[in-house]
Amino acid sequence: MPSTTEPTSRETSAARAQIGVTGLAVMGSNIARNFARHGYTVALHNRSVAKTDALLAEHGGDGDFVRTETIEEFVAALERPRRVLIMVKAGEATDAVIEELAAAMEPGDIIIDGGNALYTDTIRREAAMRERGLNFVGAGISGGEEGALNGPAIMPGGPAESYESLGPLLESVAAKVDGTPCCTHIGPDGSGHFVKMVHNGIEYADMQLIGEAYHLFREALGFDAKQIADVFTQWNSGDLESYLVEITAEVLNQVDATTGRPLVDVIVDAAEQKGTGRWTVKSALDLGVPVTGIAEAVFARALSGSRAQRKAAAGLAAGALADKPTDVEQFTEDIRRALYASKVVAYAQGFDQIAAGSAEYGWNLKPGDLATIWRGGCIIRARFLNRIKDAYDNDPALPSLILDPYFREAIETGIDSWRRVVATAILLGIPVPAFGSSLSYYDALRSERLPAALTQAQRDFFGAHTYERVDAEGKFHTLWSGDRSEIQA
Ligand code: NBP
Repeated sequence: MPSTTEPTSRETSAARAQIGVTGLAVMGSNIARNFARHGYTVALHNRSVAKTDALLAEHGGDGDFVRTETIEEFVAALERPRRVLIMVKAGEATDAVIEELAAAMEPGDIIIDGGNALYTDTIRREAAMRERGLNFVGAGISGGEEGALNGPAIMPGGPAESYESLGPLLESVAAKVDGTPCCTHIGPDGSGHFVKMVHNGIEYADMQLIGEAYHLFREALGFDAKQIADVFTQWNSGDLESYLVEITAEVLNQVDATTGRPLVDVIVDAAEQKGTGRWTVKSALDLGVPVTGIAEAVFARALSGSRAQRKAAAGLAAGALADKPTDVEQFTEDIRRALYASKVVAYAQGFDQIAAGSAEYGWNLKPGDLATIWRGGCIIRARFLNRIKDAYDNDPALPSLILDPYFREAIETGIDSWRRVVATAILLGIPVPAFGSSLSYYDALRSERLPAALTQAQRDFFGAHTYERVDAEGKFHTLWSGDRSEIQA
């Protein structure tokens, strides 16, 4: 690649790399190789030099790399404005690396944090770097190690000016769908990491819903892993086509070499989590957005991990109010429709959270842009995202995704199936927290009256918290401990 700027006083003839990557574990190495494969000269740095040398020894042939050992050498190897991508463990390690880099960099240079940072940390770091004249870009990167190498979805936040210099590099290594890069400038400061966090929350919900569908096939229909794999393979050629459905079929087809049993049957059923789902729910609680599908997914992982409690509770009565479904074809189609409808709800809730975050922080986020860049590269990539993009193209102010005519019809067509699946699961004692809570959310949203009127009256009774009336403006209070007349508050 040609040099993008004229040399400056502090630049040496060695300053020839267009991008530097520090943190060369699996994600950093792969994204560094991705840049090199796209013709960029990439300066390499890692705290322990061994990882840098391992990368060069194994993949040095991928392109033009500059080996460096110290941060000073690393910074000196870069063209201006210098662009450094940090791919280290999120948290304190990121702060330590930022501090070291900032001391060696010059005003106008760009620090990109590609780790899974908490967005509030990114807001703090961006402000601190801005004060020092540096551009700080918090970039969410999704797609795991495979995506990092072959094209991830990238969600860069930070100053718009820095995207002018950085955008073309990021867009060239990002995944492409119909020629459109899965990367766009998201908005100021922490917005990139915020939307990546919600992306991960949606990923949790999506995985939980797929897990519940799988469980229903096992428990209600008595399917084995291979039979369920075949159903997911078939679903992957329709509306549910997605990376997660595709890999579910592959996982279910995997046979354990030791026992000859399906691998999934020998894996301990306790799901772990690294924290982004939990962050999404905490943020949603603060913003007051009901992300019930994501929350149920986070709690379901926690419950699965409560191994001592589960062991103690195993064998508790289940009750037996229903027979297993006999029409296998019908119930399979019911599960497909329930999965699709619940998935629409999970995405609708995630996009609501994005809208609320955008309003809270003044980010002016565009949901249609996010649907566009999530179509490829990332873990939640799906045919479905095209529909979401169309929905926001048709109406950028859509009050809820489920009100888009396409999704509304999909839900209304599948509503009886959805209810049959949830009712059958409940009667058979099969846990379906995400299917069930998504259906309750839908029912609550479409209800003209909710029991919240009673809640308001109770709050007014014990705490004089006041209420509004359906037939008059203003706030009111009933003198509950007096003569029970009503006064205007
Ligand atoms: P890790 O998250 O395992 O981090 C390992 C890297 O951090 C190594 O390069 C290590 O250097 C460096 N590091 C640590 Br630990 N402490 C450091 C410190 N105090 N100063 C400097 N460097 C330090 O690597 P990863 O799995 O490649 O992930 C990198 C980032 O990307 C993380 O923030 C992660 O959350 C995010 N992410 C990961 C995925 C994924 O699928 N794995 C997907 C999307 C985003 P050393 O070699 O000297 O120990």
